[in-house]
Amino acid sequence: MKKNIRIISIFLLFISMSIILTGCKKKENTNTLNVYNWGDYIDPEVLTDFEKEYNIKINYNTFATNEDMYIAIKKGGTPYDVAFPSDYMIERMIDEELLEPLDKSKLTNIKNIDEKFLDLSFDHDNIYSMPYMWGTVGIVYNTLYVDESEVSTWDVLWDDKYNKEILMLDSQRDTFAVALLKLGYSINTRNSGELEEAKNLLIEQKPLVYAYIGDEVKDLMVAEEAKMAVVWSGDAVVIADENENIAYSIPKEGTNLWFDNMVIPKNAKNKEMANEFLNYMQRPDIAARNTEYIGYSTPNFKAKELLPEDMQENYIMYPSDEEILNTEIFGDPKDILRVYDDLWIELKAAR
Ligand code: N2P
Repeated sequence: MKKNIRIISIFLLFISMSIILTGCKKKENTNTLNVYNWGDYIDPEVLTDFEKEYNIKINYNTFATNEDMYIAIKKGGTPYDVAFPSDYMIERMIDEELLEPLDKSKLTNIKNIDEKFLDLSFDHDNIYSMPYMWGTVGIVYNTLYVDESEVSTWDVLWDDKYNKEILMLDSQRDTFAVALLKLGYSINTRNSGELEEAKNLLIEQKPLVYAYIGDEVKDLMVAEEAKMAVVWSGDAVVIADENENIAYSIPKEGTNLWFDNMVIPKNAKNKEMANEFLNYMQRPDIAARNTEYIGYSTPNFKAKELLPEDMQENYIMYPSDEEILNTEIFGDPKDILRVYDDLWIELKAAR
């Protein structure tokens, strides 16, 4: 009898332990939101406020390029609930069925987005992506050393008087785009001969390049360690804010107009909260705080109205329609992806 009671109590203990354990596990899944964003791309207090408001813990990680983000999501090591890819990468992730359709019933703040940022080529009807920020690619330069007329063309990046004074973006699409524009080709060319030419041009430029970098460009340009840099417009805003000698130019050959949107990967564990997060990020007060903090341009017209006047009128953040007439949106290179990767590796390895 005693033995039976012992067996029964061990059995009950086992059952209750497993209930507790599965309970904990479930709680862990629904009480954490895994967010994957670019470096320097959010006001950190916006995250802590979301944690408080929604009683959830955010596990926040950053990446430096679309390509890094794509590999991480594709491998699926960390099941991210929210990520922030750009246009062409969203197109690829949709094609490869890596994204979850958004729950539009939760995304009421989409009404605050200017319609020119909705229904774009990479995601018609915004089935998979909610706009976050947008911008251009251009040259940020120090007016003490570089004349405005020089930066009216991408050619300046090949001027050998700027030996080791030029910073380039450590991002394959952006860097190839600059060379393609200088050559007069489309930044979406599918012609491998044109891409090869662009690579040769970039190899020729390499001795003038101080470094291929990402977020560090801001410190280097503010400290006047380089005379010019190819940047995403928001970084130029931050640099110009901290150094009065800094200006920004979109060269006459045109440029890339880019859009970073928020998406929910298919293997996300907390899709409900992910949708809440996307919506929260486009609440006008929250979108304005992020914009003010990071210096990038918000597609949220309600948020824009809340920005300090000098930001609303900033020529780098909000170029006129005319200034962005000569721009192209990146499409996914699809079948020539390998060509891009190989040429990029060749360029980085060249001396
Ligand atoms: C922020 C990076 C901005 C991404 N550090 C531009 N697409």
